[in-house]
Amino acid sequence: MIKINEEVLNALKNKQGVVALESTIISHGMPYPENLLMAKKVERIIRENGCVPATIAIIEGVITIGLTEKELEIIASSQNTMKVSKRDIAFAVAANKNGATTVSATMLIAKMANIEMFATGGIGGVHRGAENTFDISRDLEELSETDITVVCAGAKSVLDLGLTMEYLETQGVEVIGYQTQKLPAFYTRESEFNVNYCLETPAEIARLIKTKRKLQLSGGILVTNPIPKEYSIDEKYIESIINDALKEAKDQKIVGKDITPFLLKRIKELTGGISLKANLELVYNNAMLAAQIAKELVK
Ligand code: PSU
Ligand code: MN
Repeated sequence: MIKINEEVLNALKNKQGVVALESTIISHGMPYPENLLMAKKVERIIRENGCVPATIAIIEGVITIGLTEKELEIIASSQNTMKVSKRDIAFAVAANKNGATTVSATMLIAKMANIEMFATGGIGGVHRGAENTFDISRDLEELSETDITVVCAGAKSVLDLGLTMEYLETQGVEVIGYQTQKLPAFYTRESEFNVNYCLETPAEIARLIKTKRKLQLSGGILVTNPIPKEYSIDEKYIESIINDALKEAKDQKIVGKDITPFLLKRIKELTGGISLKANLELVYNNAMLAAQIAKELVK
């Protein structure tokens, strides 16, 4: 049921850094063909930084760790790829489906292969209005349970960032800011919220990870890495776009697992593609940092 590609296996055996990558960002987060170019470039950046990438997905029912180019193409272009969170894994495998894994499912699968680092764009969190809808991403629960460090650019303000921070505190997940005291908000470098700890170098972050593991404190660590300045989007502008997209989602009664992909798509359309460019650049930035940390971890 599980296949790990040889390059990843060798890297793990030889103590070379490995960085896991999710695939929902490819299938449900970006349009084709930009998504495929992104997936390949992220892998290239990880290699250029001395590590091995492991993009994770379910291919015809097989949990696959380290996709081939052909498998990347399937996930990027196929119309009926499932969005797979933890609750969907067993079904996708049992029914021989193609599935793209979210942050939560990717963490869980990476852990099965003993991979410690993971890079993505943004994580799921507590949705605005969650006090009524109960819409809290499985990503947060997985961060509380699974010993993986996730590098992201914060979370989009389609979510309630304050409640997301509170939830992570309850779950015992430390939120690290890479060279920032402020929680990044995906398209913008800062939000009004503080991270828990600001660390300045990949080596310092690796030291924190090693310390948490030595103390046998279970659970993930969230490293938030602000989008590079030159690609960040004006806060007021993106906030108004996000509000429009949220209103449309409400009017169209979009709920559950469909809401995040719907919002990502609408934000891209409403910004005329500016948000996609920002999204691509922040992912590359996160891949580089994750590889730098992974290299320190195996030292
Ligand atoms: N946020 C983004 N881009 C994404 C996602 C979130 O900015 O592509 C994807 C990730 O795969 C994440 C998932 O794990 O959406 C969260 O979905 P939900 O909100 O349904 O838990
Ligand atoms: Mn949800």
